[in-house]
Formats: sequence, structure tokens, C-alpha cells
Amino acid sequence: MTSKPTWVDVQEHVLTEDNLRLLLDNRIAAIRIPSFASPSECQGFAAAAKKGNMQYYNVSDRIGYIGLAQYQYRWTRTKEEFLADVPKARADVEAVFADSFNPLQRVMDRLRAVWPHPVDFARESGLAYFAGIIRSTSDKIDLHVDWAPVNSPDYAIGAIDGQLGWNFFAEELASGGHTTVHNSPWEPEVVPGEIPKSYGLDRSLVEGAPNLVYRAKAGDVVIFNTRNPHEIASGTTAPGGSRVSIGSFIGRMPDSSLVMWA
Ligand SMILES: O=C(O)CCC(=O)C(=O)O
Ligand SMILES: [Fe+2]
Repeated sequence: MTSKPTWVDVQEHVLTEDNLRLLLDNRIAAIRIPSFASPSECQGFAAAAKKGNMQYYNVSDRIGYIGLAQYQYRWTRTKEEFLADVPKARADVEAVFADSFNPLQRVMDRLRAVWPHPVDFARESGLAYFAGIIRSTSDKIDLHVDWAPVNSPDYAIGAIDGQLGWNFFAEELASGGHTTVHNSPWEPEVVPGEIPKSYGLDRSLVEGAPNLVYRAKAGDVVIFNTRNPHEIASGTTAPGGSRVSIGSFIGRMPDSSLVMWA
């Protein structure tokens, strides 16, 4: 069943304080920062990423990543194991930054320039989360949501009241690779003590809902509200090419500060 649409229009907007608040409140569909990086920065980042410590979730879908994703830990590993793995993940992405440039720092700077409250890494018992996961793939990513209050209620990020995802695209596919965001904000039935499945969601959840399809254009950053079910289309690559991106989540805490994690 779809839930009530919340957007006032189905368009991409520019980054301002008001638009960031509207996106956190799920009132607009997306924010794009065009020409966030130059063509040579994009090439440098994509080349550095391909030389980096790329890992794969499994062999069947070739979704490569550098860094870590907190949600990989939520069913099978402890919070302590998650926090212990952060320094290595950070070193792996910092090696790529050292070889090219640091899109994570640049995004933080852009957010700090418009948001009147603190913007920083999320923290758990004083320790910083990891942010800035690098991905490289031409495969599709199935319909899913990222919404920490339901996905990760026992973590500090479970306290947020809005969740966004930003992605910087360093290299795009020859065709395909676009992202569809469906404005049917996730409201699953939550059984106490159980975390509902948030990946490979049923299409009935989004049928008839307004959607925005955005293009992963190299050089741009796109930000959207990840409580909306979203999916990425597969595509075709140029020789040696891939969809190379880096991103993280941005959550709004009860004190209006923004916290970042991947
Ligand atoms: O790469 C994209 O366009 C979106 C990736 C995604 O699922 C997310 O940022 O939550
Ligand atoms: Fe996502």
C-alpha cells in the first residue's frame, strides 16, 4: 500500500537553507549541486577509486565499495564491532582522497555554509561513525529505503527526524544508471524487537506514487530523502567505465544539528 505523497512539486532544486529544510521534511523531491567538481577532479577521483581497496558484497552482483555501511551490521554484528571497523574504513577512503580530492569534506563545507546548526559526523558513545562510502557498479540496486529510526533504533542515529542521502558522481555510465525516488514515505508496521526488511521492497508500496528520476551526471551531487523508496537502474558502460560515486546519509537530530554516516 502506498502512503500519502508529501512533495509540493517533482523537481530538482538548488542548495539553500530553506530547500535543505524542505527536503528533510520531505516536501521537495531533490537538491542538485551542479558542477560540484571539475572534469579533471572527476577523472582523478574515479581513477583513484578503481585503484583503491574495493570490496564486493557478493559475487553475483558486482557492487564494489570502499569503506563500510552501518546497515551491514544491524542484524548480524554488534555496535562495538561496527565502531571497531570505522578506522580502517576511514583509512581506505582517505587513501583515495589523498590520491585525488575529498568530496566528503567539500559536501560538509557546502552544508555548513547554508545550515545554521552544527554539521558533523554522527557519534555513538563519543566515537565518530564512518561517512563517505565509495561505490562502483553498473548493476541495478533494488527498491529500498534508508530510514534509521526504523532500521537502527538502538543506535544514536535512530533519534533523527529526517534522513537524506547525498551522492557525488565521478563517472557516469554510457546509458542507464538513473535513480528513481518514489514519494511514498516508508511507514512499515513495526513489531517490537524486530527490524523490518528495507531492501527488495514490494512494488505495491510505490504504485501510483509521484516519482522523480534523476540522472547520475558526473561532476554533480544529488541529495534526496531516503525515507522514500528508491532504486537504481542498471546500465551499460563505456570500456573500463563504471558508475563511480561517493555518498553518505545526513540526518537531522532533535537539536536540528545534521549528522553524517554511511
Ligand atoms: O547512487 C544513487 O543514486 C543512490 C544511492 C542510494 O541508494 C542512497 O544514497 O541511499
Ligand atoms: Fe539508498
